[in-house]
Formats: sequence, C-alpha cells, structure tokens
Amino acid sequence: MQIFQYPNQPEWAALQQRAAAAEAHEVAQRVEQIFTDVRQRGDAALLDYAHRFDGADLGATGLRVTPQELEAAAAQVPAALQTAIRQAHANIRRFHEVQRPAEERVETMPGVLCWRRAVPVQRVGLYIPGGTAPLFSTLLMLGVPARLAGCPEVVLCTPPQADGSVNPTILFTAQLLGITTIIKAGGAQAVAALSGGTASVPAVDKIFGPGNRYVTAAKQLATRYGVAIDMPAGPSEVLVIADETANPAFVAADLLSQAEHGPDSQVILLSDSLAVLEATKVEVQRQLATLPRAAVAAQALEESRAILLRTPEEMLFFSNQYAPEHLILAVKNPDQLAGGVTSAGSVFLGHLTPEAVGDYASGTNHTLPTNGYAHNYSGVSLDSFLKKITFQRLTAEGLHSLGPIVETMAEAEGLSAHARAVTLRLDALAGTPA
Ligand code: HSO
Ligand code: ZN
Repeated sequence: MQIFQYPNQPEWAALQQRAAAAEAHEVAQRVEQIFTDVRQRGDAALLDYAHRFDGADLGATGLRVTPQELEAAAAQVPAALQTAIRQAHANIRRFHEVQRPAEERVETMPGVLCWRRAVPVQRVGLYIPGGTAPLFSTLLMLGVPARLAGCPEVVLCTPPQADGSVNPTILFTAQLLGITTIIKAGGAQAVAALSGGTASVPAVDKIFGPGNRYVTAAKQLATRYGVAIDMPAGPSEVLVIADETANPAFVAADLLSQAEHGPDSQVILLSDSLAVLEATKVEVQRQLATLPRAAVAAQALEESRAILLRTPEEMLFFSNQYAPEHLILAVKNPDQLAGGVTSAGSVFLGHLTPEAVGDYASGTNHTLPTNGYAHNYSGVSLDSFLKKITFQRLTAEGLHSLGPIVETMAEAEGLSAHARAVTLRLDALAGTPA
C-alpha cells in the first residue's frame, strides 16, 4: 500500500484511475461463441459446459434443482447460520418494503386524469456465483426486492459443485425466499440461457447479479437480445475517508474486507493525518497475515493507494470525483460530511459502521454501481424490479379544455392525423357531423 503525500490536483486523475480490464476483446469473443452455442443447442450445451467448467456430470439428474434437493438443504446449514440469514432477510425486507411507490392520481386539468402504476418485471433471472465464495448474501439482496415487487417468475442460476449439487446455503436462502426455479448453470452460459431460454431454463426479461469478467460480458451481450440488466458491473471497491479520530485497526479491517473479494478489488484510503495513514499501513500488513484469503487480498493491495490530503472538504471532493461503490466516513463528524456526498453507491457513517454490515445484514442493498457508475447509476432497490406504466382518462370536459391545445401543437409539428384524432371527437361531442 503506497502512501502519496499532498498530490496536486493534476495528479489526482492517475490516483483515481481504475485498472482497465485486460483481455476484454478475447473475453467478448469467447462469450459470443458461448451465446451462439447455447442458443443453438440449448440444454445440451449447458450440460457440456457444466462438465467442462464445473466438472459436474448432470446428464442423469438434469439441470434443475429438484424439490427434494431443496428440502434437504436446510439440514446441512448450521443453526446459527440459519438464524443469521433469517435476521438479515427480515432487515433487508424492512428496508425495501417501504420503497413501494405510491400510486398518485393527478388531475392536470379539469377532466384530465393521469396516474402511474408500478408493475413488476414479469420474468427475472438472478445469477449467483458459486466457486470460492458462494454469495448467498447476494441472493438475499436480489431475491428480497424481487419478491416484494411481486415478479411472477424468478429464475435462479448458480453453478453446480463438482458432485452436481448446489451449495446448501444458497438453496436454504432460496427456500426462505420462496424461489423454486433453480438452474445448475454458471458463467456466460447461464446468462445466455436466461436471455433466450432453453428446454430447462425459462427466458427472462431482466438479469441481475454479479460475476466474473465472462458473466459481465455476457450480461452486456444479453442487452443486444433485448434483455435488460441491473447495471454494468466491475470489480468491487471501497474508499475510506479517515480523520485523526479514526482507529487504524478498524480502517485496516475495512480495507482488507474489500481486498479479500478479489485480486482486482479497488481500495483507496484518504486522510488528513499522516500518522493515521502510516499506522493503518502497518495494521494492514499485520492483519493480512492472519487472513485465509491473504494471497487474494495482498494482490489487490498492491494497487491500493493511501493519500494524504489537507482537509475533510478536499477528501470529499476527491471521493465525489472517484465515485466509489462504498464510501466509509471514519471521521469525528460524519453527518456533516455525508451531506456533501454527491457520488457513491452506499455510505457508511462513523467509526462503528463497517462496510461489512451493509454487505450482509443492516438492510441496505449491496448490489451497487462500481467503476465510476455511481456518477450516473443507483444500486439495486425495489425499483429495479418494477416498471412504471402511465394511464390517463379524459372526460368530455377534459377533452374540451385540452383538445384545442393538442390540435394547435400537432398542426405546428405538421402531424395532422394527431390533430384530427382530437378534432373528430370534439366534433362528435358538439353533435356536428364530421
Ligand atoms: N462487498 C460486496 C458484497 C459482499 N460482501 C457479499 C460480502 N458478501 C460487493 O458490494
Ligand atoms: Zn463485501
């Protein structure tokens, strides 16, 4: 972790740079091949990929998790973990259920009634990675709002383990959420299947969830087939603003909890105290040694930056320019600083609020914009699973007051059929033959 002291503004751009994904072209090409294959051969292709990439032979059992497999999962999940997941589920539900938009009816002119109704996206696909870190927490983050929104069809795709089973904690969480359509497929092939459908995999309207470079590229490709995605994803990131009141051990633990996600995780520490930067650097090395995923975290830390700036305002300015996925305000007066945040996915205030609480169980969603997208995207919420349809209805009075306005505007745009659609009705109301 390198310390940069008082960099000038022109040097900031380099410090705010995210590592460019290597081999982007190669990945995109490979993903296109997988898409073509899955769209042509359907289930047969998925079975081949499960064999090749996951080492699982699903030929005899098929791609779908059976009701028996789902039933059996809970017995394999320790009681303490079940309780923790239940509490997290309740908190995430509470936070998301108040996001339901009210259906306001507005009379814009007498007799002109307009309203907007939120309708669930009808078919959604949730992608949950397996592998070294099976993210059942992400299933909660996507499954809770999908359920609250009332999406009629929720399809979960997650890669099988080598023995053909699915991680029991993922299954337990699915059961808690009432998700029963679960497909043993991972990677780009799962996204390809969701985007077009196969015999075992229903096609969906929108695909959610994190993944590696292949999954990310596949989601991007799915948009070409008319499927929506939650957001463009990149490696996870955190930016910590720490003043002289910060506890270096806490800050180091927060930086490491980001770094252990992957070798490409982005970690930035800002402080106006050189002593805090130096003490945190020492703490990071000390704590790193005891982490099971130390090798992953160490790689991410190689690219991490600790930057000495002059004031809290300057640190906030830097952070807003960078637009981090997670922003931790490890400062004496976090409320004041929080008021000035203009670009971040989710913000953690004070010394007692580690990012980890939002990652798992406080209630907020952990599917957040990375890679600078916090400049123009929000994280996943109930809204991500809803479409808003507008409605309107005019009475005779409404048509009388609004009709002439529309006639005038339509004629001015040279669109006479539009004007006529109004005129004919006004004439009919007046009893004049057209
Ligand atoms: N920090 C990750 C979410 C996560 N953390 C899942 C632990 N499990 C991206 O926001
Ligand atoms: Zn995390």
